[in-house]
Amino acid sequence: MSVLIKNGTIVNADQSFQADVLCADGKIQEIGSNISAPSGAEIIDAAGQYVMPGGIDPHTHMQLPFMGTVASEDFYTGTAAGLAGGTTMIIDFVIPAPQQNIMEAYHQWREWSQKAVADYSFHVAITWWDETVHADMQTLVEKYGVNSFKHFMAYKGAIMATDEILVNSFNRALELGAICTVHAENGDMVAQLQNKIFEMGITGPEGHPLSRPPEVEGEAASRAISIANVYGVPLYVVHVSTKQSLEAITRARNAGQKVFGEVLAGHLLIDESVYLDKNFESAAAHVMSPPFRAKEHQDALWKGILSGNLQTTATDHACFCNDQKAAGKDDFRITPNGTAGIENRMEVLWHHGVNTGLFNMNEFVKLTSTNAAQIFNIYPRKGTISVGADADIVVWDPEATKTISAKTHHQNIDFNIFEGMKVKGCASHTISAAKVVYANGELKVERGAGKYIDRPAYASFYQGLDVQAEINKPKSVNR
Ligand code: DUC
Ligand code: ZN
Ligand code: ZN
Repeated sequence: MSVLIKNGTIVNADQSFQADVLCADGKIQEIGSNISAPSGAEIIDAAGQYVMPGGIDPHTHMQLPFMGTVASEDFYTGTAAGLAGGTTMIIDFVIPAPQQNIMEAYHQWREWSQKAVADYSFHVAITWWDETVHADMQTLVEKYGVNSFKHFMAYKGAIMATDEILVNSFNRALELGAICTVHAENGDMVAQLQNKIFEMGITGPEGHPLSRPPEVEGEAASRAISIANVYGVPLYVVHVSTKQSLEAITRARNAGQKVFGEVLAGHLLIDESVYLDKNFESAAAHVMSPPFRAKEHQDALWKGILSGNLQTTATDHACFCNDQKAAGKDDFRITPNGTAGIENRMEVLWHHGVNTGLFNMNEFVKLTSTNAAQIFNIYPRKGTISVGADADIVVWDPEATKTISAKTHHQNIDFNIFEGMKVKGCASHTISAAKVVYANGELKVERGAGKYIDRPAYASFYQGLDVQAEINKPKSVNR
């Protein structure tokens, strides 16, 4: 069975052109004019529409066990919701509990993800350290196609990586040709501020952003960047939400350091006033870390995109329903942290980025797909409409409109942080592995059809890094 997309405009990161696209056996087989349909082919007439690489969300947490509960969205519902919004691949996170064998955690997540309906891969978090972790990182890179390790600099007493862990892990990643990623918040400061604010009598969701001010993120981002610089390891800072951390990234990049920045659709569009909502359910539904920020940070983040200092967009999709958020009714410190967004990331970025003229369609493709594929080393298998690439495609109708709502979304959560937002430009069809899995509002997914995607280790990142050469040079002292 094949799929022929006719009469559309292909939009890649580098160019746009009119052509038909023939997909079969999981891959893009042919791109050209007037391709004739093989017998039995499903034909999509994409006249007036854009044919783009399927979105890659490099930051999701399906089925995450976290803060005493488990995220309501699993790999089946979550990848299906992604397809409904044009996202055809996720990179999720294996997060071992402290002292848990990381291979055991990895295999646990692989088992949970068997039901995915779209392709997926995993970053693996380093939450503790000993010789087994050192050895398992090699196994993950060489045998299981993991090329990125995550470090939570927050969540003290749980999954927080201390500086000692960062130093050990960053060094090991460098040896293995892997990239390091960080959730940049100073966990010691967060814990101290949380207690202080709670003891002042601020117990509701409004205490959440107060306990995580922008400087807490800026300090951690700067520290991670400095450590990465000393060892010469590339660094990817997830969910950059403040101008402080963006400035740290920008400074490092200007100095030639290999640092990347990710921004969440939510942080671009939602501000901290949500935590002052009198309705507890609504305020608690926005509790995520880092929190939503004052508007000046949103302006800085859009500029970070335009200047190229932020390269990817993600969601940090971590769903907790109202009854789960209720755990924090009298204590914001124990509210499960997380918000949804995988289904809406592409349409809100299109609406607020392309329709407003901030960036063009090709830049949209870079921000939603190609840059993630390149940074995480799966390009050109993913992130491009090219012959031989995986047939993961979104057909985008720039004229379609919708009003985002929890009542109509496919995400398994009873709240939508973009509730009521009207957007113009949406996925009309999504193709995953050469099959039409979403068409005009209807999902046609097959449980377990998603594949695990190996991501090879990097080699070229490490050539010519002066800092590393300096460290390796034998030193002698003449007295
Ligand atoms: N932040 C969240 O809000 N949820 C999951 C993990 C994280 O870092
Ligand atoms: Zn995080
Ligand atoms: Zn996250």
